[in-house]
Amino acid sequence: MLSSVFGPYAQDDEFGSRSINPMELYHNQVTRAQGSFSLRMFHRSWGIMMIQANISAPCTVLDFPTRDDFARELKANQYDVVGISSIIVNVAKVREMCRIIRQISPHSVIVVGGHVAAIPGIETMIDADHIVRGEGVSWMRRYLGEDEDAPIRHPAIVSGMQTRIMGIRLPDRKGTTAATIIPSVGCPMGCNFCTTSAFFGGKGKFVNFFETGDELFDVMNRMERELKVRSFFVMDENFLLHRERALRLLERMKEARKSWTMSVFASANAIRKYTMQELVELGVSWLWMGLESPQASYSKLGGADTRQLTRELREHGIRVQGSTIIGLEHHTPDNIMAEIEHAVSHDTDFHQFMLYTPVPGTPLYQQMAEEGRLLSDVDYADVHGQFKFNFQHAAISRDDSKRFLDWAFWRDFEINGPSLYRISRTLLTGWKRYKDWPDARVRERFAREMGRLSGIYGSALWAMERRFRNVNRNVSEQIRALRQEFKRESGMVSRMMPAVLGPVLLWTTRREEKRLARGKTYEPPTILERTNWVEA
Ligand code: B12
Ligand code: SF4
Repeated sequence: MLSSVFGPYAQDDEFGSRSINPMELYHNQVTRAQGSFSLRMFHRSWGIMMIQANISAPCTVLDFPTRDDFARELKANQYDVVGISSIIVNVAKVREMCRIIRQISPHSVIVVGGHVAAIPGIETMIDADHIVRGEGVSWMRRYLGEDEDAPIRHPAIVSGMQTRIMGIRLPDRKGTTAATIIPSVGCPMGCNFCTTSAFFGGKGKFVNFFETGDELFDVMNRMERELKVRSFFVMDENFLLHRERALRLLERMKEARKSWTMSVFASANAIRKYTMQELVELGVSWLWMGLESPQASYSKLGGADTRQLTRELREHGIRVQGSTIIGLEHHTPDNIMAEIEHAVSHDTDFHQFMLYTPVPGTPLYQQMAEEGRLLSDVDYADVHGQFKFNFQHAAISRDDSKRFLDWAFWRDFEINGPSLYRISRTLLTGWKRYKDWPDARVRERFAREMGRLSGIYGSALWAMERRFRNVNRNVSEQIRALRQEFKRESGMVSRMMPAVLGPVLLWTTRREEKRLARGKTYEPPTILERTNWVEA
């Protein structure tokens, strides 16, 4: 069995769950200040899905169990090996799960993998037989006596589930949500704070699951068939850095006339290696880019003018998600506000803010430990960059780190409006630019999104315009102008939709605000999947 750590997650408890740390990517670290406009969804635990798909032993993946679910499954079946996947914040849950396994299934071998393995002294904190650092597919194949160099088989992964926005849960219909593709793990840029880079070898290193554009094309083609999708969430820390692979993929897409959409992560220096046309033809429609700080000297920024780059990308219909670090070494109470204003002035579609955080395993952690600046009394459950510093900063106190972080999220929302408004603006800009483009793949992609969404966006804008009046009247008027533009550019049905759907969304938005004010939180469903299984 391979299991993720147990829930519930969005609550404060003795196992390290924290209400500010829900199992929701956007609501946790991107749109958390956006209230009922926050984009909420869950993502499966892809690491264990990847391992399961690449071993021939009978295997159960148990995702998001409760403690009772986990215990029940251990009682129901005799597992030779129980693997637990965890990140650092959840170490106390791993300890508890090891205890439960020893009690219920003493013959099972316990294997613990994922980022939690980077904690110094982890061996003495949990009762496991093996603690696996780095890539897990090859480890598990080796451990089970299988061929560790066999080609990687990519599991069919629906990128998100139970999406919710403005108080409405969107239906999980086959083909409507992107497929996740994981071309590699790690990143060779080796930024000092970066835990994913460090975990898979650090500077200059990474692990490629699919080396070439041809291999990637084949995987995406298979996912298109199996999941009926044409959009892909590419989970690679720096997808565009591997230019040869990306351009070969583009060649194959052109040959096969694939009008695919891709959401990717990339650093500014990697994006700069492409023309806007190449990015658009590749189907890049959403891009997660580290902005860090104008004073930062990270080589991934390559001296790029990130504001100009963001503007340019959005003019081509590419939604940008910026990521800014709060509490870098040069930050002080005097300059941090200006840095946050600078970040906000990028007017990205989404903006993630994170505290500068020395995480075990990274060069930054090593440096802070050597300088004696790590705070020894911070629980690992609170070391995730969305709460308070876990180190002694030269100029900013722990409590102030939280204040500045919270303020950054709020400021971005107040000045730029709900992300839902911003992405609809970028989509419309892209559609207007590319609706008559000579490459039919590109035309089709924009028309597809516009056709499907224009009525929905128009209705959401109708409700947003009204709800945002109290926050920022200026933004509310911009939303109104965009709504009218949508009306002009949409077909008859979509043009009529806001009159009906708009008031409904306004009502669901208000209802959601009340629920949130009462402390409502959301939890992912428990999922159990078996492979190579023969019932006894
Ligand atoms: C998807 C994701 C999520 C999903 C949750 C998915 C889930 N079901 O748990 C969401 C969005 C909810 C999420 C939330 C959070 N996340 Co997150 N998340 C990711 C992300 C983007 C992708 C993970 C992934 O699938 N990678 C691809 C797979 C293939 O890699 P992998 O998981 O590392 O697995 C490989 C190995 O680690 C190993 N392995 C993994 N498990 C096991 C188990 C066994 C038995 C073995 C042998 C091996 C093994 O083998 C796998 C294949 O090589 C990563 C960033 C990244 N690029 O990895 C961050 C990341 C894992 N998250 C991180 C953090 C900090 C968080 C949050 C605290 C939010 C925050 N403040 O940043 C919350 C925590 C929520 C909670 N309550 O637990 C950090 C972890 C830092 C650390 N060192 O612990 C990461 C690395 C991001 C970062 N760079 O900071 N996250
Ligand atoms: S470029 Fe991004 S993914 Fe790569 S090491 Fe730096 S922070 Fe990590």
